[in-house]
Amino acid sequence: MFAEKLKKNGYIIKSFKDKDYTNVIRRIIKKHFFKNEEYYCKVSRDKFSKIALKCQDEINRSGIIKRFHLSEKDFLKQLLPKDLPMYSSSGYLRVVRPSLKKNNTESLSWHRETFYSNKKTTYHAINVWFPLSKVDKKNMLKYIPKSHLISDKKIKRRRVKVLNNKVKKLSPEHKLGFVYAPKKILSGVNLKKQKKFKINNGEFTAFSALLVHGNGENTTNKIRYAFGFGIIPKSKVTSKKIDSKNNTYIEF
Ligand SMILES: O=C(O)CCC(=O)C(=O)O
Ligand SMILES: [Fe+2]
Repeated sequence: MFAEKLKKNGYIIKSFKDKDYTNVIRRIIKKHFFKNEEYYCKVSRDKFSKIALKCQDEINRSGIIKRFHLSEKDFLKQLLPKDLPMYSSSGYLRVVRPSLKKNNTESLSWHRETFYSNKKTTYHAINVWFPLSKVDKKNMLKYIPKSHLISDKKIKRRRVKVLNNKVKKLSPEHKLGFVYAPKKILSGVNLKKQKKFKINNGEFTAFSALLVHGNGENTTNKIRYAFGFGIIPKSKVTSKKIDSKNNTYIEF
């Protein structure tokens, strides 16, 4: 049933079986972000990213992806009935500060994963994403319903010039999942059809890497924390290397 749902809708929302799962990560976040909210909103992006990267590293070292695998064994069997899950060796702390001024967002713009990876495996990737702070309609990740069914050739995109805050390759921002050569969708997707994911705390979404998503601008006055990583069906993995950041595919 989960496999069919993913195919049809492009995403699934489910609660974690391991009820302590997100608390483990929240505790690590609290450890790194122990000052008041205002402080982190005011520091430079560079400084903020360095703090967030340290936090992301500790979350990854804590074995959070393996814990997901153990928590969601039954789910994964239903999701990949004839296959086995492999995972990106580390995940991303998806942290977005409030965008107080217009066009000052630190969120990822609309994309599907093939915009930033030309590997064949990417077409089969499933993204796992879940909130770690209060999420509502003002800071939620968005998606375009059924956009996973649009052929990649039909989506015309172009690289855009970034004037301020350009993300450099292998910088802390890049390691946090931001892109150094952002692209903009020109045609092929009706962005007006956008919807917000409705995911409560203690739940996650597993969505097709082809589902157009992003634009999770944060217009609240609090930092939005989420976490995400990729799953690839083992039969689709042709090379263990994922990206320039030394990520590989692993299995448990
Ligand atoms: O959290 C976000 O704003 C972006 C997430 C994303 O692009 C992903 O998980 O693939
Ligand atoms: Fe993404």
